[in-house]
Amino acid sequence: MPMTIEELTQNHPCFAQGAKINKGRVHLPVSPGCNIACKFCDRQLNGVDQRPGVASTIITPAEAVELVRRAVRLCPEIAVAGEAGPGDSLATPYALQAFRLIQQEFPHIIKCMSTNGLQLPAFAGEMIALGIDSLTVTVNAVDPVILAQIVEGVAPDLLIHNQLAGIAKISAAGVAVKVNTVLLPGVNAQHIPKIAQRVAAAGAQRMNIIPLIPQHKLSHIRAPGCREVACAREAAEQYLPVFRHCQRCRADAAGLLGGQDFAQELYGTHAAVQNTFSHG
Ligand code: CLF
Ligand code: SF4
Repeated sequence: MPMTIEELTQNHPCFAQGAKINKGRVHLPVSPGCNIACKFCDRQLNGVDQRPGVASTIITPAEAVELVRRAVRLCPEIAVAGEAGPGDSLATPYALQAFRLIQQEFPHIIKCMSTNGLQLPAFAGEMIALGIDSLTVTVNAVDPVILAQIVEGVAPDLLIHNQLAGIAKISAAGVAVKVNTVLLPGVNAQHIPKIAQRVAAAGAQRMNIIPLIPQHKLSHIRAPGCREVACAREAAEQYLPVFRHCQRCRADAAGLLGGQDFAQELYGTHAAVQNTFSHG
């Protein structure tokens, strides 16, 4: 049985209502490729940038299991194994393979996947069968005209259809779904309530609004200010609870949100940070 939302609220730092610094997550950068080409996405392999879409290296599913072994030894508070890039978790088979291995050895660790949702209807059954506990789907618009300004590698109406159908399928099986939305001023800022309404109706239980870090083909769009982010969160909150302590993690982040970080020990990444863009 997947964890209930109440259990996740206690044990999963990204589903908690307030900041949860006593539970940690280890990200497993097993997914090298993507299938939708978001215009703000600049995937990189390096040890410096502190943002989603970046990892110091890609690891194999077998290496991911070894990584979890080392992570729980270093940081016993690790409660979640997350798959969040640097590409999309369902564009290549490695994320599902890694979770199958982790489920065998660490059945009590929460298996959390992030995806853009394009392949969600196709893989939802497999994900439910292997025992996934929580899912994040990044939904940046539910209007194809708006989404066309954000992605260029997929038909917007197909992506929206698959995201909503996938969220409905996974939610119906009792798996908690969180939606991440990158807030782009002048593009989807006024559209946030509509996104919240549609994803909540599909079954999503949490929303996370992430300020854009302008880069790549959308480097001309400014980052939203604190007030804009707060307004967007309040608007979304009419429809579902909103998570407010996102750290815009790297794809190989490890440790406690806002607390001790073990990425350097596990992956050899540098402590120096360079804030650039957000994937979620
Ligand atoms: Fe990782 Fe994402 Fe799972 Fe959390 S992160 S896969 S849901 S375990 Fe969390 Fe990091 Fe924000 Fe992601 S703070 S970027 S929302
Ligand atoms: Fe793919 Fe995520 Fe980058 Fe979009 S932001 S192109 S879904 S890796």
